[in-house]
Amino acid sequence: TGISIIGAPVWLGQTHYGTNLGPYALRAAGILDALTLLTADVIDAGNIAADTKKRSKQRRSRLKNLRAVVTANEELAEMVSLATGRHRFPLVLGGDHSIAIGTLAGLARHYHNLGVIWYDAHADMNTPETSPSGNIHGMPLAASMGLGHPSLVQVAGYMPKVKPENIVFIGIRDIDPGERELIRTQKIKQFTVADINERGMPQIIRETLDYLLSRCDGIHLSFDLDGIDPSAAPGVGTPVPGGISWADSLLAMQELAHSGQITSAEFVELNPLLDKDQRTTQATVRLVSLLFGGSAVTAARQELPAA
Ligand code: DIR
Ligand code: MN
Ligand code: MN
Ligand code: MN
Repeated sequence: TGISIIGAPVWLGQTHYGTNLGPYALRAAGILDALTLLTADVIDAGNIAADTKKRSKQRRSRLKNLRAVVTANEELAEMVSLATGRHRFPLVLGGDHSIAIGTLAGLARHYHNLGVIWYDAHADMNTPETSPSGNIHGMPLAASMGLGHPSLVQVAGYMPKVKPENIVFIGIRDIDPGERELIRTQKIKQFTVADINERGMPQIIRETLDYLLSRCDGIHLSFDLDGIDPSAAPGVGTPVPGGISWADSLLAMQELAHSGQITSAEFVELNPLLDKDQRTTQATVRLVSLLFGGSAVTAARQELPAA
């Protein structure tokens, strides 16, 4: 089955202009060619049409830019659903992590027990009540579980999209009190960086898949670049030290590719304006290549600095 690339140039789920440039940076860095070398059937479906350039003023809401984020996600849900319905692999390029609301909404139309691997420094499980920032990129998982602002929860016209027992966190280390409570009460599975260091990334991925495959009919990878240690992926708006190493991140993609179980993916929070020497853009292209079976050697070649 082929890959459909969908760009979601959204930045209004957080406060740093630039994540909207992610899809453009990744295309300019050759993500299409890299994937076409690995699997012939790659389509660039383009970007969501929603115009999210203007901040929306909504005084009555604590949530920043609620209307613009909802509009973008409604659009994204349709594009993701269309690709999934055609039995293609939706590969969504963000955009900040608020776009996971639309991705998961589009996917959940087709999967009844969607598994979600949330590779991130953050849990993104805040609600308007627990959010310290009002930034919607800290809320997509809660919204997808049916918790939070009705406009977010109801994207694509239904809820919930994801069940707590079908979620696995990898690398979370900056967790707000309300999120911690939700993770505890919903008994959500999580692997910390300490777990990864102790047992090795291949084993963590195998445990993740074992856990999800017992009941899930599809597995989505939601990859927030800030899950990786900022030394390897500096081009993000909310870096958190003590992250997953670059080597472990490569291993994770290889292990997921080897399993053949991932049915959709999104790569989010890349901010080319905060990047150093395009390091994070290049890293994302490499990770995506590995996820689709590229070899570490082929991926490494893409990292050679320009002459
Ligand atoms: C924080 C930061 N938990 C918030 N979240 C981030 O604003 O809700 N998510 N950076 O990626
Ligand atoms: Mn995130
Ligand atoms: Mn069905
Ligand atoms: Mn994050």
